[in-house]
Amino acid sequence: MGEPYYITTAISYPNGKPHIGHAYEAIAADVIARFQKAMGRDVRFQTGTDEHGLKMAQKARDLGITPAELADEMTSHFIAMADALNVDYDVFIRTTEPRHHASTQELWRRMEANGDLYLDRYEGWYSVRDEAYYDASELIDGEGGEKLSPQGTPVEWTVEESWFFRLSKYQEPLLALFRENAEFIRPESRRNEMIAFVSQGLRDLSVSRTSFDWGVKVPGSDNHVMYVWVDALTNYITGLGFPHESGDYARYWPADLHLIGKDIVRFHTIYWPAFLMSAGLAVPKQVFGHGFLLNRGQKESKSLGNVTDPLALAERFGVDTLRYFLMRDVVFGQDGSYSPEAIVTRCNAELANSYGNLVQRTLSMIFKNMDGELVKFASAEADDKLLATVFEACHDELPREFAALNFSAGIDGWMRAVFACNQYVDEQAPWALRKSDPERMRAVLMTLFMAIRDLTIAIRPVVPTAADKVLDQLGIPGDERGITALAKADWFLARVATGERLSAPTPAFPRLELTEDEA
Ligand code: ME8
Repeated sequence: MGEPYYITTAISYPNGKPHIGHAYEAIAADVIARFQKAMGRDVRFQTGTDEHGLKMAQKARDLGITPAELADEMTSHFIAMADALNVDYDVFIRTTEPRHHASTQELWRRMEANGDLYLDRYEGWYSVRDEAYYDASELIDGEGGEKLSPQGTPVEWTVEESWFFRLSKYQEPLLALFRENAEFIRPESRRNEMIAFVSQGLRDLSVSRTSFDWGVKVPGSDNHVMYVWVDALTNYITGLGFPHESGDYARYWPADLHLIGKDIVRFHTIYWPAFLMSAGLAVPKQVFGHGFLLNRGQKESKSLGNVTDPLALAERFGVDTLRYFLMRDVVFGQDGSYSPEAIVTRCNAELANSYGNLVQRTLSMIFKNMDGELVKFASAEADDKLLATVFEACHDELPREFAALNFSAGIDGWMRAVFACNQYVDEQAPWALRKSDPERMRAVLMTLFMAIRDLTIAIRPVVPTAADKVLDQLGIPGDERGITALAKADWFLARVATGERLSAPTPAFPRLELTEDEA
């Protein structure tokens, strides 16, 4: 078994159906998980839903149902979304599960035993939508002069008895963590924001509520439920069996990566490590705050009427196409925009016309001109050069960029290798060699066969279904589809030796056409 690699997404609020932002995060995490598996790592991938808190309680009240009913219904949509988008998680956690209550209460007891929790009164500006208190100095003025949180959500003045966590005590330890581990918060812009925020000084954090009861009960203080973020963040260790510190927890904690959106970086890089330090547990290795996805440059909202159902998008353009577009078009860490034109233009140019066409015409020629037979060949200089270029892109460049979460750069390197193959086809013109020099034609087609295998394995984490379809057509065994298999010597001779012929190929990526109302 390889080295462990533990990746998590944020757990989503199931107070409505999943939106494109949820789909984006789930897809990115799945690409990372599949990539790390392809690199030989023993991957654990967790996602789930954040079912407690005032936001859930209020939404359920508005709908005239219980919060549990709301959570059950909406969580089923999140699970369906993951399945539909080919998001291959290992654990889907729901914070209403009894094991999660037990785990969170144990974390609480440890923080209390360390002297970090005390009872006091809380007065402050609370945003239900963000489930967060804000300092008066952080508030902004709304259009009608009303107070808004820095995220632009309404805030209310709230007074209640509350447990407090001694966050102020962790200012120095957090700054030391950020200083000593430059990779702890990424991208760099988020890291700078958090350093600036902590440097200003940290106030103790209100971590319980008495005004409602939809949450995890505070041990020994039955009229309090924990602040939803205490319980939400703890999901990452509950899923590993905490408080049992053997087994999965021992193997996978600390997490290699918490993948989250830019709006919740503060919770993950300040509160969460402080809770963990307080409880005497290890902090995660990295938190990455990805950007927001905008619809033609605008935030989606019900009032603008531009909310897109990610499943409708996947159905319309194809799951692999949507996955490719999101990882290729958006610079990871920055905001991105999508539209039908952008998806169609990008995917037709790169997946259908460049990669798809390369595969289709090569396999058709092998099928028609060589009866689908694979043969040993003596390579010419141009063949070796092409294979070296492709190998460099697939074995070195793309994995190096993906490991650093630079997906669009990694795919860019891959695309250049696809272009090199297409240029090679045009220069070698295998169709013209059929009569004049059949041996050379075979060498050219076999070179392309080898190149396509490498290209397909490299891009497989992004477009798993289409890649497997191509690798099936090539006759590459299921256990030889990892990036680690690229460097395997003599794989081609072993493939030739099977004597298995290629069938007539079917296209991996058909061309997409925009409909009139999409244009
Ligand atoms: O924040 N584009 O849940 P959530 C990209 N329950 N990502 C987006 C986005 C957009 N337009 N909108 C939201 C929560 N996200 C908490 C998390 S974790 C212990 C608790 C991202 O359903 C958002 O940044 O509001 C977050 O990472 C995830 O979607 C879930 O958001």
